[in-house]
Amino acid sequence: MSTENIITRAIIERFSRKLTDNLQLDVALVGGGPSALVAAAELACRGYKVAIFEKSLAPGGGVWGGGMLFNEVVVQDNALAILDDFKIRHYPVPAGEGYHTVDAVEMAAGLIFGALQAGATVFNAIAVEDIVFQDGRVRGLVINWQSVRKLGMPVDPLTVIARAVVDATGHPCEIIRTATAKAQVRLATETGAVMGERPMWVDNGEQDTVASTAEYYPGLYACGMSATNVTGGYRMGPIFGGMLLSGRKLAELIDRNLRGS
Ligand code: 48F
Repeated sequence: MSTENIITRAIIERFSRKLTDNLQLDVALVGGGPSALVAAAELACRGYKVAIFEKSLAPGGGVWGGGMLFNEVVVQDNALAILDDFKIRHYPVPAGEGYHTVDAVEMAAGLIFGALQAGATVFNAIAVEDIVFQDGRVRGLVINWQSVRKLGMPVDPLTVIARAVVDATGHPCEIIRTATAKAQVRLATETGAVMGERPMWVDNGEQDTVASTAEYYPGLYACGMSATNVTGGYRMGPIFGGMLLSGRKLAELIDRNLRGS
């Protein structure tokens, strides 16, 4: 066989195996931002079969660009243990107050590497365009290449089944919105619907993100900025402690629920 064929066959066979191995998951996360990457690593460490579907070429979501493309982010004292678990370095802000800076590229790369090393699988360039909804429960994802969607090609998607589906799509909370629009589900929020994000208020936003990390409909969870959006929390900008803690809370919640089911 030619070298060209060996390389091509290796990639096709390995990727096909990776995809077929992940058609039936414990946890399917939509979006590979910081909250999802922390949750994926924790859940994989606890022995669950976990995959992230990320529409961009690079997972990491809003981490890479720091604040206004200055590629540094801020993390509070109470989330440093998570950075330490991922071996991501942090530096105290000279003025104190319990804030630390982290190189945004190191944080994105470190979280991605940590999730993979823990045993989670990441599918990049794949978008989630719909949910599998059966018998009053969210049961999986409908996936397609992001490039197919961008070009508007009339190509049917494929599906993945999961015991828990997580909307980690950030500000748009796309999957929860799909569930309310297409399956007309009533969410576990004050209004039963997506309440929408409020303007910037850093301290409250950070608390809202963690407090809002929850199961909003049987089988359907939200974490990170998506959760903040669902409950009408405040935005917080380039401070990431809440995202990391949201990922950890989500992992604990799903672990508890799946063990009980
Ligand atoms: O927004 P994002 O980074 O998620 P997060 O964990 O973190 C939010 C922060 O980055 C930042 C912030 C912090 O203070 O406010 O915004 O909530 O990442 C969301 C990821 O989801 C992907 C998107 O490309 C991004 O990488 N995504 C969105 N919709 C889809 C998707 C979709 N339909 N299918 C697959 N991936």
